[in-house]
Amino acid sequence: MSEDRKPEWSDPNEPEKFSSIIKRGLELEGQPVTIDRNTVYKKRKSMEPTIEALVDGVLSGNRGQLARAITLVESNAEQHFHKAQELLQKLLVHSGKAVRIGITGVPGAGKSTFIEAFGTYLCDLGLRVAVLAIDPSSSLSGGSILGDKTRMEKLSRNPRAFIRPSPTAGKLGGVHRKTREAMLICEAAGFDVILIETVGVGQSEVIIRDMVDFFMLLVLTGAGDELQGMKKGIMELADAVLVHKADGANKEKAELTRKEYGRILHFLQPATKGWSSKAYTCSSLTGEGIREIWDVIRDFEAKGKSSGVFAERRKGQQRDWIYSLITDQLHYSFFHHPGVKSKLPQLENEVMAGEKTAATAVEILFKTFLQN
Ligand SMILES: Nc1nc2c(ncn2[C@@H]2O[C@H](COP(=O)(O)OP(=O)(O)OP(=O)(O)O)[C@@H](O)[C@H]2O)c(=O)[nH]1
Ligand SMILES: [Mg+2]
Repeated sequence: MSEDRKPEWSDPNEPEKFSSIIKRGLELEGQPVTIDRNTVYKKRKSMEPTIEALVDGVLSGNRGQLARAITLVESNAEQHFHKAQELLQKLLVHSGKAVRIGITGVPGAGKSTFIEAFGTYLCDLGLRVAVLAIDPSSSLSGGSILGDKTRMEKLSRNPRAFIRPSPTAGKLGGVHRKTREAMLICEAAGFDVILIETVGVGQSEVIIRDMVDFFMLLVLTGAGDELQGMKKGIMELADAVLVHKADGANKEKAELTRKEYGRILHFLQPATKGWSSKAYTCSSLTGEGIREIWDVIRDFEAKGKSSGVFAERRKGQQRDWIYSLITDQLHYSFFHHPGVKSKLPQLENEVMAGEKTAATAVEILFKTFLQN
């Protein structure tokens, strides 16, 4: 390719592929090229993939179509919502075959580094791995997407892996709806393992627990304070606690910490019926303990499948899913109701000025909402 014909941009993953190259504008015999806005608009519209194309693409494991399908369910544009649901409806029967694993821990616990090591190990076993993230702070901080891309550099280049950064919340439901739907699409695309990362601060770990089969908590040594400060609640959700960064000078301490967590887990309600959650040590730098945790998950899956607990949990999660969608939908319909929208600012002012109680204002709004 001569210098003046070089593309301005090309997809680093598929540099040779024509469709991933943005070419310089054509100059026809020195004539300036005029662009008819209507033509461009029509062209763009017709370039939007059809549902059938997306379904076929996802089912055949086409990464471009997979990414497009996820973009569609993540879209905050209203016209995409129904199209996305139609797509999901078609893919639903093909989903459900992966092992769904949730990974949480405080910032800096090493979740992304662990996923890089663990995901690479799984790919080497011949499995296909999809990584999704829920970042509760992403709408505020702009997310840790860049950081994660560099931390999962090796995995992101692995042809068996697919990494999708955190979606941002929008009016048609929060990040959890989008993450769950992205997970279903990845399953339809044939991924064997889904890893979902979230920072363990607040609600997101509860949301993830409700989407996954196996949930693990990454902790660090120096547990004394951490153990006391840690909410018992989050430990009760965990099927395994991993004392991470068990390497170098930290190895012995990690073993002590593991024992301490083990003792606590022993006294807690099991997170999964019939399974006793234990603590393990692991290092993503040396790879020690990575295999063991996969063995634990395989054991968990085998036991849960033969006892029926695995299927029972998934059924329950599907049922709960209806309720979280109802909440999303109600929220959306209410705040987009024209009557509510027009009355809300005035009522808000009156409540702030102490002229009306909040309950009265809400009553007025609901009357308006329910009238038509
Ligand atoms: N010694 C050692 N350091 C590690 C290990 N895993 C991660 N680290 C380091 O810990 C730091 C944080 O790792 P991340 O993977 O970004 O942690 P995270 O939990 O994903 O952090 P957030 O995404 O910000 O919540 C990095 O500097 C890593 O190099 C490990 O196994 N051993
Ligand atoms: Mg991270």
